[in-house]
Formats: sequence, C-alpha cells, structure tokens
Amino acid sequence: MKEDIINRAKDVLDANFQEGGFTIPSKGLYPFQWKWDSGFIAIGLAHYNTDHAKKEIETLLNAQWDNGFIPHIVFHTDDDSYFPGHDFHRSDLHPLSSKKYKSTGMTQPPVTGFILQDMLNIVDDKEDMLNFIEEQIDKVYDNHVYFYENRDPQNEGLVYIYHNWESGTDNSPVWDDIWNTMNPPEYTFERKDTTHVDASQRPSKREYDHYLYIIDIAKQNNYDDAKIAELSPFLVQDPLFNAMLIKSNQALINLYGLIGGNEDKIKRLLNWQSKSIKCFNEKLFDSELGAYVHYDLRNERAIRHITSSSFSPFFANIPNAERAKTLVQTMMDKFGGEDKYLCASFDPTDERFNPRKYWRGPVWINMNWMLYIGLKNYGFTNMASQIRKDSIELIERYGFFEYFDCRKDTGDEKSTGYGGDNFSWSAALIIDLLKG
Ligand code: 9WN
Repeated sequence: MKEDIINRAKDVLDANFQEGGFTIPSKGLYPFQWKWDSGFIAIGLAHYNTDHAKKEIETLLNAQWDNGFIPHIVFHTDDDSYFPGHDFHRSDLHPLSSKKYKSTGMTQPPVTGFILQDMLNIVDDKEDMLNFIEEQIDKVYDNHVYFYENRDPQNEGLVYIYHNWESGTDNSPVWDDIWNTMNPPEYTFERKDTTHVDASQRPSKREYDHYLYIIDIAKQNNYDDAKIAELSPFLVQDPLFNAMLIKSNQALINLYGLIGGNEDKIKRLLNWQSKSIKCFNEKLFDSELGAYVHYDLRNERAIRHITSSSFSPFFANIPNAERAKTLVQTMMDKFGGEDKYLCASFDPTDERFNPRKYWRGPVWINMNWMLYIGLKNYGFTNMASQIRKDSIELIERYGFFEYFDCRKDTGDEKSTGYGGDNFSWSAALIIDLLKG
C-alpha cells in the first residue's frame, strides 16, 4: 500500500514536471511555477530525483529580482489559461525586477531556506547537495535581507504581507475583516479558475475585486515597497509567513555553519532571529483564544480568529513549553474529535467555517506536513501521528487533491477531494510523510 501511494505520487510529480525545469502545481488550474509550491515539491523530488529537485529550486531562484525579492508566480510560458496573468501583474513596472522572467509583483511564504536544509537531510550524496546549496544559499539570504529591510516598517522583527495571495492561504475568513474596511470598484474580467473547478470551491467574484484592487494600488506605485507600506489597504503580519521566515533563518544559520565562513551573515541572521521570535510571542499570541493570530498592521488590531496558521509556530520552534501545551489544547478542543480529520484550515467552531471552500475550512496537506513536524519536535507524539495518519488516509480515500473536507462522514456519498486534482505538493509531501 505504502509503495503504491509513493509510486502514484511520483507519477503525479513527473507528469507535472515541465521542460523549463519546474513543476506546475496542477494541470489546467495552475500552469506556472509558484514559489512555496516549488519548495514543497522539491522535498518530494529529493526522495527520488535529485536532479529535478535541484532544478526546481534553481529555476525559481533564477527569477529573483535585483533587490532580493522572489516572486510568487514565475510565468515561464505565455499560457493564457490563468487569470490574472503576467499582463495584469506587470512585474516590469518595478525597476529592479528580472529582465528575463515575467512574474507577479508579490511574493509567497519564505520556504526556500528550510527546503534547502531538508533536501540535504533527504539525499544520500551529501557532498553534491552541499555544493548545490553553496551555489544557491546567498540568493536565499538576500531574500531575507529584502524582507527585513523592506517589509518591517516599525523595525519589529515581524514582516508584513500586502496581499492575501502572499499568505498562500488566499481566501481565509481572516481576510474578511480587511475586506470590510475596503470598497473596491467592480472589475470586469474573465475568471479562468472556475472553468477548472466548481465555483462553490473557489473565492467569490467580489473577493477577486478586492484582490485585483490591491494589485492596482501597488502597480500605480510601480511596486515600490515604501509606497505599498504607506498606501496598501492590506498590510498584515501573518503568523504562518513569519514562522516560515524564522524557520528558514535557522536553516540558513545551520547551513552557513556547515559551509564555513560567512560569520557576518550568521551574525545578522542570529540578530533577526532573536528579535523576531521575541516580538512574535509578544505580539501575535492571543491568550484568551489560546492561539497565535494575524495582526492587521494597517488598522492596528489583531484579527481574532483561529486558523491552521495559528499552529504553524510549532514548526519554527517559537512557543515555549507552556504555551505549546495551550496551543495543543486549543487544537484538540476546536479542530480535533473522532469525527474529523486533522487539521482544518479554519476553526470548525467559527461561523465563518466552510468545509469545502478552499482556505475557509478544508484540510491542506502542506499545512499538515508542517504541523506534523512541529508537533513531533515538541514531543506531542500522539497528535503528530494523528495528523500523519489522517493525511495518508485522505490521499488513499480520495486521491492527490488540492484540499479535503475535514468531516469523516459528510453524509454525501459522492464526497471527494476538492480543488485541483493531481496536485503536486499533496503528492510530494505524502512521499516525505511516508518515507519519514
Ligand atoms: C494564487 C498554487 C497556488 C498556491 C496557493 C493557493 C492557490 C493561487 C490561485 O494556488 O493560489 O496564488 O490562483 O488561487 O491558494 O497557496 O500556492 O498551488
């Protein structure tokens, strides 16, 4: 059974690998290279095709801008089956954007640092992988410099995102609080996603108006970070995004340690690290909810809802032992129970929860993978095993979908996985969970 899933997962990844040396997340729905997808995909590839794993990361990092920024989508081809495409995003407006690759002008969670370390841990030929890492690591470091120098206006050690697509958790109910502060124009455009996936599983047209409007403001200012910080109606300190940055800081410290030299960089990373972890714990923990929450920097208030991102600090070793216990208790009370698969992307007890709509409730394998590793490292073995078991069961039951209903019994005989099928990171991370 285990070998069968691994073989089928490899088939998914191989079918999604493109001539240009990158892997699309899902055929039809997502035809380009996405930043955090690439990282998760490289982990799966590292288990059986090191060349492709290296290529995946190299191709992404080749599209880096001269200011260290790494975009969320790299448009390697002129495929017009995705909206909004490169002609809407217009990365060329930024003076330091890549001249060679068209991309978006927004980013995604900074996974690449810890991915490099994971790749090294997975492969047999450590020397070869360390050589590769030595070639690439400064690009990732420069990306962290970009974040701390441009995305932290109050010098807190916490970086902001200026668009919900930067979070990776695109239509989380958390963003509803921001949408309530905005009134964007009605855009006229042709949705492409809903030609691949039922509209009930995707964001609404009105949500897309908000998404496009924020990009328009950034474009009117040529994607200038200082202007975005001043003007964007969406400016959020996201626990998931910052936890990934902290996890990647630590990986860079470890990897530079193995490579040798680079004392100045290690010193700078260590400074960011202590400041970021401290502020993360002081500012983003909500003791009444017993969980970490998002902070709306534009409107200077916490967004008090619990999501799977609320538990991502486990992955980056952020909570102390006492807080970790509180966090697990919250997870068990609200997200756990015999009738549910772990871990819903949004609090199932909250009225905004929707079990089948994208990031408003469904289980995502990348979040589960992160939570599994985090909980295991903290010694919450039962909870970690449950998340691993549930992830494997969902894939066995439904296939390599993008997201899944967390209810074990939906009362619907036709229940299936949701979103894109043959979804790359679901395949990649199941390989890692099964081999780990
Ligand atoms: C916008 C590719 C991406 C993921 C995101 C996921 C979804 C895109 C979309 O697909 O977002 O970036 O068009 O909905 O939410 O996490 O990286 O798989």
